[in-house]
Amino acid sequence: MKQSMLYPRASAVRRVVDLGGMWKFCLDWDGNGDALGWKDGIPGDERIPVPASFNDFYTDKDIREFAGDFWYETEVFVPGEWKDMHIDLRFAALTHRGTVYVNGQEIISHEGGFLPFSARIDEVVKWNEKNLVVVKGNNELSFTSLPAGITQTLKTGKKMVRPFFDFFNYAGIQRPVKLVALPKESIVDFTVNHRLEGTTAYVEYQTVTTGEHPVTVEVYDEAGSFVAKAEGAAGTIEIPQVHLWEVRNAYLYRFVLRITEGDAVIDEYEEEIGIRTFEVQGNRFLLNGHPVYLKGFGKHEDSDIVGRGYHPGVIKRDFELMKWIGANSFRTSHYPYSEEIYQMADREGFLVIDEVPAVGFFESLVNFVDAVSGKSTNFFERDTVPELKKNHLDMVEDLIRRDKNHACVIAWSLFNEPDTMSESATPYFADIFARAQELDVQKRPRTFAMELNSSPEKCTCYQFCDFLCFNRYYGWYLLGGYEMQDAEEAFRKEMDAWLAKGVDCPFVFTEYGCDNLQGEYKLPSVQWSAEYELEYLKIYERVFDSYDCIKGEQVWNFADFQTVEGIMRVNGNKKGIFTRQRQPKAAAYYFKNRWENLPVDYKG
Ligand code: EVA
Repeated sequence: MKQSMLYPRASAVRRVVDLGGMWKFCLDWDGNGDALGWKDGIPGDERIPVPASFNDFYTDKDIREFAGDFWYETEVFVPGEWKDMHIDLRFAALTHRGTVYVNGQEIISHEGGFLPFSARIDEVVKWNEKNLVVVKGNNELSFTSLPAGITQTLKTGKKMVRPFFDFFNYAGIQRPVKLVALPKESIVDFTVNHRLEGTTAYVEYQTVTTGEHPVTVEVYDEAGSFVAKAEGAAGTIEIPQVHLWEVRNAYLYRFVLRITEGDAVIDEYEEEIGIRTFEVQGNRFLLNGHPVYLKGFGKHEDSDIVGRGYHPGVIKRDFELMKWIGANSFRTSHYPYSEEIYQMADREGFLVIDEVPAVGFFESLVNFVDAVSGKSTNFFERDTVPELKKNHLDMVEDLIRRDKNHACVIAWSLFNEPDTMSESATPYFADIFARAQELDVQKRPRTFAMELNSSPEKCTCYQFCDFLCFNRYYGWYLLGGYEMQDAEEAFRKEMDAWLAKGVDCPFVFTEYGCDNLQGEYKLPSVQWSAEYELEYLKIYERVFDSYDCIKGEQVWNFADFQTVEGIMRVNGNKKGIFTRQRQPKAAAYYFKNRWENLPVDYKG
């Protein structure tokens, strides 16, 4: 049976202990931690916080740029009262891969740095005592990792990563680790799908448990009042006079699942779920049958000091800023985010395009420049593709199993800017898209974010999409500076070419934008100034407003973020509408004015 992806929550039966805090930490400079037996205890007494990226704590550049194995250690006390339960160590993420050892025994290895996994430790646990937990992580990039890149060794013997993507390769135990005690017979999976008839909702549900005892599901409203009940591992719950989950006007029911034997509760688990439908109809998005227009951002999990680490304060601030500016959506570019972000999006009524970490599938160290060059790298012709695809399929599966019940998740983005110019991409795409369709009972629309090389003339894969997502930089990477006066015409020409192909689906701009250094003003404008950015955004506004099929604008990026160093980046990517410290730049006021005045059903 597949590992449970349910969020760890305590209940009448389940127990959860957060293991966040200072853990021992060391870098394996020579790659011989295994040989030296570090699984039984790591050397030194260095400590760093968990969760966080390790990269930005230190003043030593070799540590920030470290590529290889890194080790963590802590002690976990497991209460004797839990002897009859299953005990899991649940990692919400370990970037990009790693192995967990408990009391010197290897428990589990996991590939992929943005989705959860659990190490079941029943067999090795010492009850009512401290248990030694050692984690070996690794942050190297390759042609089979998601995200993709390469790892090279410098003449000095030091290793470094060369990402095929434009964000810093932060690593470590970046999300919470929890000790979870579960009953031996437990609920491992729960799935809902919603159907609306007038004012009544029919919630079709399925549960997977590890035993044979009966399952019940109870539903409560936000006031805590009982609404409905169903019995059986699968069934339909009728909710008359349903209070629907709407964009920026959320409503969450509490679903309480129990496995029972007579009056005894064997397992209990609950989830807050918004009831809504979402579909593509022609070139429109329909939420609960009504047209909706997406306004918002491509984002990153990225902030000072903790890097890509889970930071509830930053999450809260980001949602407050998104509300202030009048946004209603975002894309989890370029990887699945922390689960708590989707929980907040559910609560705040944001629409989320949920992305797998399939980024860098275009062999380039400056992909943002090469993306507009017409260049093909025949990425899907390499002999590493079968292993890459296996990892990709695993991550699609884990993503959908983790996020499928979130009302906020309206679509799956299955790649960011892959190389689609060669026919060799199509069988790969066919399998990834088919798998997502098969796994998601809600059949959410699927897409991928296309770079300019994926043009109407050359793209071999757009036909797999239920709606098209464009990352476009007319006026920045091409036709920038004084040439920007030609950008609008080129942009419209491309839109017309897509429509001429007979494509009838919504178009969303998942990226557009230009770098702006905070505080840089210049008349007449120059690239990087606030004035230039405004002229650029006006072009996009005119184009967006004149094509009926364009049903969403998600500017790149919500905030300035860290990248590798280089001549194309000024200590990071500065396309943020907010600074990395989450204060508004000049363009923020432009968007606030536009988005607050666009109706939710704009062009509906
Ligand atoms: C950029 N362009 O150049 C962005 C990247 C992003 O940060 C892209 O999808 O096409 C990428 O990751 O600013």
